[in-house]
Amino acid sequence: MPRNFSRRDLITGSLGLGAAALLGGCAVSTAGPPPTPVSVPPTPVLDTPAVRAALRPGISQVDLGGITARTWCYDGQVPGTLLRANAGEVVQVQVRNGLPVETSVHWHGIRLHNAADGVPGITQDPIAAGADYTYTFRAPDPGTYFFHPHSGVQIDRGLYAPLIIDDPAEPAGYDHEWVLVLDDWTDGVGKGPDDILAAFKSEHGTISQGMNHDMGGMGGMGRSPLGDVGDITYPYYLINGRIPASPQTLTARPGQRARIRIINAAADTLFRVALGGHTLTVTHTDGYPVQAQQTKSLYIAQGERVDLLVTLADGVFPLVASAEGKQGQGLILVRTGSGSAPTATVGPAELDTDPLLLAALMPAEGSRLPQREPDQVEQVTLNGQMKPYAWGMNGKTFGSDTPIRTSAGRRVRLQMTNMTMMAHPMHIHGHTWSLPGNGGLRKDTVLVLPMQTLTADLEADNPGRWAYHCHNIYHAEIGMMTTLQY
Ligand SMILES: [Cu+2]
Repeated sequence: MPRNFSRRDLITGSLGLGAAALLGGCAVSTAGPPPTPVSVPPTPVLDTPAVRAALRPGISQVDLGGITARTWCYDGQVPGTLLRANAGEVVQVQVRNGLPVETSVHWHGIRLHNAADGVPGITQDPIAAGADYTYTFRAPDPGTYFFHPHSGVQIDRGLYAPLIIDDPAEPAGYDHEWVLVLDDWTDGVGKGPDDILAAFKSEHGTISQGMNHDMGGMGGMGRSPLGDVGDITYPYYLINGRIPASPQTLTARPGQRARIRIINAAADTLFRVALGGHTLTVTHTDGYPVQAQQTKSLYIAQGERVDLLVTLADGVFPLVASAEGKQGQGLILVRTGSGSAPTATVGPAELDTDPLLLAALMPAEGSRLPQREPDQVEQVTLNGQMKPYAWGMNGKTFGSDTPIRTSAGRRVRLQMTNMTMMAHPMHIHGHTWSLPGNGGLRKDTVLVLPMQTLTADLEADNPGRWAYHCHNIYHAEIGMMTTLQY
């Protein structure tokens, strides 16, 4: 495997010769002379925008439910205003950056053209403090999405909002639609996200190359059957910007059906979700329809989305998002009748059932990629450990990584092997994977469990430079990111 030793390699010693080499190294694309760099393709000709919106990132004092926090958010609220369009429509969002620092907006999960993907250093220059920037893109696929900055650890403040793409042909089949955004919260009430990141960076960790069984650094955290799932203890966990002591209440009538769209916008927290007294029917994940699956509870990792259908019983019910492996939970109430509200620490029995992993779902008919053998297979290792804090892919941190190269029209198979004792929600931009292990389930964010090898295919039908990274924002910022380029 040809290598270019950068100055950074020599300093950190992260030569990437361990895990990746043992597994056969990076596949075909690294052979031969280095390919010419891929540039961001020009913006395609787009229809007149059907949806126009303004977005104002700025500093605000927000009420989290009796607790106020001075934070960074969109248009003075957490979450930001829901943005909605029909599938195929062109969306135009004018951003005026009111933050004291540069920012960007990434439209998470949308199969948009590369120049609108919102990743500074890869698809655009950052939006300077005080500057304006306009994103214009077509949103081709219906589903539940969200948007957030791709700048530093800004997502760990209040900078996120839901993005719903409707299919006008889809029969409604429900009486209520509720959008729930989950978050882990410290900004303005605890340590700031930049300080948390700085503390991690001060450990000057290098990536351990082999299997890493280090369980250090998890002091005070509970255990999860999934292994380590989070690094940081947060003061609060929120649903729709509210702490559990002052939850939002959703109202309906008994027997009505609710479509519940859940987005995990947290930086470092995987949630276990259940609705007391109810069975959930999972209908979609990451925007795409699945074979309806009933469950009492489910896991949702950072960057994942899930749509549920629930037929509501009579009474007052807690919908709980428990911070997996941590202490605390987010709460929202569903009220269809009389009764006193449950307390902030309510623990419905459904939480203790075996939660569904979204990557274990099966795709609905019609949602699969056409079946095809891969043209290219890439081995991707996930590396790192808690102590000292260091995370990477293929033995490298972002900046000294080797981008994955392909060419338009190819079917690319990524074989992700998690060499760490932590679960990582891996996210691909501009594409939605097909998971052959699950009949071709479509996902753009998939939780790769400790020591698991997970195979994810994609069709290279959207050229450009696409970020591919862990959606634990601290892992990504420390270096657990690379790109797919063609
Ligand atoms: Cu990670």
